Amino acid sequence: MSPAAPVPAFGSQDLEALERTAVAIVREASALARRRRAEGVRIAATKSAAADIVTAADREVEALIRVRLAELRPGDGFLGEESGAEHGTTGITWVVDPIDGTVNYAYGIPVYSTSIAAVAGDPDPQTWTALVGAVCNPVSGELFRAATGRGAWLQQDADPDAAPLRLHVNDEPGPAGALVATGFGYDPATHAGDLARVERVMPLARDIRRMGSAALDLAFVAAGRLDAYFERGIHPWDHAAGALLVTEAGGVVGGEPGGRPGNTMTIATGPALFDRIATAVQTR
Ligand code: LIP
Repeated sequence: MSPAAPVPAFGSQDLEALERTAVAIVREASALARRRRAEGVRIAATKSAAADIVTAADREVEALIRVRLAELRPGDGFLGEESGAEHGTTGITWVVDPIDGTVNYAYGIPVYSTSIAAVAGDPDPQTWTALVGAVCNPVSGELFRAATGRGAWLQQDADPDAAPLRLHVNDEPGPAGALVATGFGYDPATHAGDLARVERVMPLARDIRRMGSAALDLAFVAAGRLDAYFERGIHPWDHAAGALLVTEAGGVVGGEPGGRPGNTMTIATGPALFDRIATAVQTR
């Protein structure tokens, strides 16, 4: 794994403050997404392919997040799925997916999330240092959060009195094999390759899950609800927060052999399983 950019001098109080900001914004933003869902979804446009849709809510939620960040974190940079990148002056960049699982959102499948992470260094997953991350599914009321060196946690917003639960990845999967999640890109030309990868992973798996939100797939690996997740073709905003959840829960996140998670490949598992999954999904 290529060495991470040195973490600028962030003490635990700084990280705590960053984490509180991420949690407050992800909670408000995902609640707006849920309200708009109830009011009816409007498809605003398609992006890289006919299946790659953006809804009016994706844009509105990202705009809200930018307003809050400008208020609470003036000077920080921004990288968002819908509105692109803006360099900052503080060395911190917020990496945002307003609605991860947009197709689920449009179809009314309650498996979508808002994902927000703060990273140090350039907003490039190959070099950045993740500081804090938060992923919230407003329908289940589950909020997953992590800060570097401070663990990964699950808060049940549906029960504010419930103590946050510390998350741990699974170690070795049971004799039946690993429960593995994956996904398929929007470009049909990539599907045969993606399906061939699934075929190579099947001997290691008890079953496959295709849930439709990379951020939630990664949160579920961190929570031990999945043994592994892998996907080709996802973007920095899909994995920025989720990857930190997995590593802070004792897991391993990587990409192409020896590499970091990225568009070519993203893999997340417990330590015992990583190499076997990485070998199976390696591009042939
Ligand atoms: C989605 C990812 C999912 C992947 C989809 C898409 P979006 O992100 O969360 O894992 O399979 O192709 O990239 O577009 O809903 O933000």
